[in-house]
Amino acid sequence: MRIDVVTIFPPLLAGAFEHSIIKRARDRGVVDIRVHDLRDYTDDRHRTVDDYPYGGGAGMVMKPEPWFRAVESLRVRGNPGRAVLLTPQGKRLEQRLVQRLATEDRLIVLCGRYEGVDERVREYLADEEISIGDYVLSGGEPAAVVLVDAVVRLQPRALGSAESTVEESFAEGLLEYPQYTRPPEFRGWRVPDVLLSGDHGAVDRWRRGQQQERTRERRPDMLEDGGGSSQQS
Ligand code: 97T
Repeated sequence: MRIDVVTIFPPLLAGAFEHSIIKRARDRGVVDIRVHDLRDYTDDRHRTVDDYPYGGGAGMVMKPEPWFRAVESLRVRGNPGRAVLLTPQGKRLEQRLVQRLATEDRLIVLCGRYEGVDERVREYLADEEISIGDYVLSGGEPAAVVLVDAVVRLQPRALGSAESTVEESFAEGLLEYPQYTRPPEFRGWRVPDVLLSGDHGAVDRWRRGQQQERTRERRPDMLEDGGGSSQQS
């Protein structure tokens, strides 16, 4: 899979993709991630990416031309990829949407900034608008890191064998069970006896029970009967 990210802060993103699972996936050739500076697609001496809003008001608006130039030069015929604009007004990112994006051969991720992007970018350039949640960011860059991480770890061969099972439970629609490692007692807090029992059947049943209880307590919206399913898309 190829992922192009367009931003006015390339260093903010470059570092985020050089560690851990994303780094390994890149090293293995599972994903080709490239970060582009929007200013490289301007044509004036000052590399201008924003301008005053028509109609007045506070703040600046990102100009359309650099975005169109960037995406049109990154798109290749036959494999245009999906251009995704990160914005608070987009469709909320959840695992089902991540799964769908992960099947794309090519993604072009556009990081707008907080003040806003000319409407023609969302209307005529972006194929899709995505938000990572209901909070305000200074720009799309942190959202791009979230999106890319979630998509890359679903690529075949991105994860090691130990990590691949960890993914399953959220996709199954339940929260994870509690995890413990040594020591068996720390500051008087003991690891549940069942985990030390060596009875694998009992351990499985306990974990299932914990997953259900936790999900019911903390995320009833994830359960069928909890109302307001967040797994729809
Ligand atoms: O708050 C934002 C500002 C710019 C671009 C994206 C966002 C955002 O995306 N998901 C949540 C907020």
